[in-house]
Amino acid sequence: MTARKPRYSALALLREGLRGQRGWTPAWHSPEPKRRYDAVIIGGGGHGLSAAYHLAKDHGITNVAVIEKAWLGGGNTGRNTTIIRSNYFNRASQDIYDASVNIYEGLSRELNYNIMFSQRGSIELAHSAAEMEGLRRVVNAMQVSGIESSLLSRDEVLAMVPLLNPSPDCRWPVVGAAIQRRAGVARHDAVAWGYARAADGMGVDIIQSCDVTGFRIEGGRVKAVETSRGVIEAEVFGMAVAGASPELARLAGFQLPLLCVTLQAMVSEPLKPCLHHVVASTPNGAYVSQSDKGELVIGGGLEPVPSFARRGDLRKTAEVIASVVEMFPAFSTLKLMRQWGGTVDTSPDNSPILGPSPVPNLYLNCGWGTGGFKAVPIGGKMLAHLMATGRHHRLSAPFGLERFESGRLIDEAHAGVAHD
Ligand code: FAD
Ligand code: PYC
Repeated sequence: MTARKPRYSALALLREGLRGQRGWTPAWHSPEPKRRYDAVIIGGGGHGLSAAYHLAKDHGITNVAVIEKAWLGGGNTGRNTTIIRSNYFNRASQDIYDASVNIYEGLSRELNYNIMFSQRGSIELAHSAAEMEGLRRVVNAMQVSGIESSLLSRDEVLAMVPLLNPSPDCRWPVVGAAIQRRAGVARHDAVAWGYARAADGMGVDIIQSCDVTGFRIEGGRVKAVETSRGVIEAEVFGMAVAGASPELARLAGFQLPLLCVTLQAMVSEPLKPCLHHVVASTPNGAYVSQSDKGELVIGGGLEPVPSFARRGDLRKTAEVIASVVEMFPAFSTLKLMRQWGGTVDTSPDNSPILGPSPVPNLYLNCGWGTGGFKAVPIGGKMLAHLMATGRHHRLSAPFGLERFESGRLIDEAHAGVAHD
């Protein structure tokens, strides 16, 4: 068997560098927006791009534009800490998030793009008997639904994560944990880029640096969006703009029950492999995993005050670091390399909003708050289904906006770290 010739040899790479990278084939085109499409999706994050992909793949609708005000994945999709799991309490949440994990498992193959999904397991710590009881409830609920999850004793956790502080007298003593072994992390940019490339390959126009600034509504329906690059008409519109959802809704003439808050994260200098699992403490909100580059990816709960500032408050940074260092004393000598924030859109019951908006041909995918990266594959598929058929998919039906009138809330306040 002869070895396959690499597509880019070392010499070719050097030549590309010296010539200003003129020989690369772009992964997607950058077309001028057309005046009219069958469908327009506002927001080029994971959910918008996944929706465009599914409109083309599942429904054969390819005359589609994704309109992104900045660059693909530059919002929360490229700012998140990439945890993918389905350990939720309510059946509706378990169904939709587990369907997403199922898609993630085959996504690299489906998109022919390596999203580096690493199913290393996610461990949620309990620091008291009462917290252990809370985890038991969630694990029981998941097992009843047939979703893999189990409890770990204190000794089992300490054996799996030897760097955890074993002292029973520290502020966050380890009493036990819950583990979902199928959970893990993936490369966030690759998820956005993979969907973008696949959608582009099926004829979708991906239009970056194009800000939607208004809606033209005629006869009670959206006729067009006004953008920084002209007016664009379509039959049907979808919006997946995360922290900009309340503002876009206001431009379309309705309100959404969402609060925009900064969620921050940070990474340490790189280390040799020392932490296999994702480890999270719901009670103190801190969580940590180790990236493929060796950096510790660290985050915590929401900022105390609603804001659109994508940097985060230093007090919160200090609070998160204090918790991480108390749980992992060995990390106390590490240097922090970078810190950043994203604007997330939190709903009153910590569950997303998927469904029709008050304007008939405008559909919503928003309110994922601190936990929507794990839902990118299914969230996009649901938005595409709504836009193509005008009806809910079985999985999205419980998440409609009308639940805030009917009172059928899907309370996931305790669905894991950063969700409270
Ligand atoms: P985004 O990726 O934010 O995309 C929305 C896009 O809309 C943006 O690119 C924006 O520029 C564009 N846009 C906005 N307004 C307009 C306009 N007027 N015109 C055109 N375009 C517009 N989730 C998890 O599941 N696991 C995690 O570990 C996790 N960690 C997180 C850590 C942090 C620090 C943050 C901030 C979030 C985290 N999340 C996590 C949440 C997750 O990132 C989001 O729920 C998810 O990325 C939302 O995806 P999206 O496509 O809806 O939004
Ligand atoms: O949804 O798992 C999650 C998460 C962790 C940190 C932020 N969101």
